[in-house]
Amino acid sequence: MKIADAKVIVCRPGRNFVTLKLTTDDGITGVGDATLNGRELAVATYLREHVAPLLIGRDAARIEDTWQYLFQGAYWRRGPVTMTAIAAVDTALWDIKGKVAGLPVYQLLGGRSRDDVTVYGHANGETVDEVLTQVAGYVERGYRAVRVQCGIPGLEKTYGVSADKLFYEPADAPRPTETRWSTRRYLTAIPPVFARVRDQFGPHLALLHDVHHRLTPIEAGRVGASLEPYGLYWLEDPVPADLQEGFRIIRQHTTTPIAVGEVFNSIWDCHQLIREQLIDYIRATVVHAGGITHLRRILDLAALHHVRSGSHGATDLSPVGMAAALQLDVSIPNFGIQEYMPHTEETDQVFPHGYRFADGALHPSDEPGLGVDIDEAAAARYPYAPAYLPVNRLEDGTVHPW
Ligand code: EZ4
Ligand code: CO
Repeated sequence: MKIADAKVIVCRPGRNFVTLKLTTDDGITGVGDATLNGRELAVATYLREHVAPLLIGRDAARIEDTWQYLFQGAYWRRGPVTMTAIAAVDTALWDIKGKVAGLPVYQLLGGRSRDDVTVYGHANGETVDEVLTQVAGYVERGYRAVRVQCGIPGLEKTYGVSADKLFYEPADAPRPTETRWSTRRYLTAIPPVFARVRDQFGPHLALLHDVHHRLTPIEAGRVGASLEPYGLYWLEDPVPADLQEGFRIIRQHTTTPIAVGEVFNSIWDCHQLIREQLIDYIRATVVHAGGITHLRRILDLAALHHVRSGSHGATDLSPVGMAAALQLDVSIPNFGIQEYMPHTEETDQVFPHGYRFADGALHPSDEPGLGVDIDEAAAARYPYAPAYLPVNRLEDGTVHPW
């Protein structure tokens, strides 16, 4: 069974997505998500020009060998563009293997370790009152875990706070939007938000919060300590993780659990964080961290060090990426939680999928393979348009230095 065709499909059903579709010589297809928010065409070109020609004629059954061939063979290792491209190939090959076996991919990964995949929703508002209303909405819809983001008085726009309450779309403009940040204002504003949320919703609702890489380790230690009374499920991306040993400082100052890794693209981005037990949840994804094959490797290392999964799952991960994530989520021993933000109706039409949300959890499809596809005719109706993530500046205008 050889790979006969490798097609890269770029579309924008509400937002941009890049999808790889592989077809074997006996007509079996597999799909992989290759979306890298704000840098989509770099991955599309990498796949079209440098990967697709190498795939034609290769044995579609050799997933590990193809992964090593693309990773080691390029000579230029790692990096978000390369690893997203490899991820798409890997994911599509797992889809094909599942279809050949007549089994959902999670069966090939060892079968279910749990019945469903607990997810968290996104409550956000400019004011605390607005946040409380949003949290109540998630609780009513059955969510057991909610991420809470609130506007900071004195700052015009806060990351993760949007007018659209169903989801937020940070890649919002053809040139990056510029925002301003004040750590001082943030440190003062955030503990009272969680005090009020806990007060209203009691001790059992899991609460999460994303700092979006805005702090230094010592500031993160202080935020973590100030939020300890509210028992957060996790504090996400308190600082950028390029300096992995910096997380030691956070650990010295707080018992608030730490999640990091939505921008990681390989095990080399997080091996120290994991081995030294400096984090509690790893947010790496199938789509950006080298596919099912490589993320499983990261998650196995994590399992040895008491680190659980908490994969990124914002709207820039397509339903193909989500379907792949759920295969690992449901099968690994050290699952923590999965981020989930519903896609637009147009996106769901372009990517018909079998997974569904109910009772605060996603339920993976039982169809063979990943249980997701791309409707190419529908995709063609939504052409690509550039959209960039915002650039963040300090109050004096300096681009935020970390
Ligand atoms: O910035 O998905 O936790 N989620 C996030 C997201 C990410 C975007 C990047 O593409 O931080 O908003
Ligand atoms: Co985040």
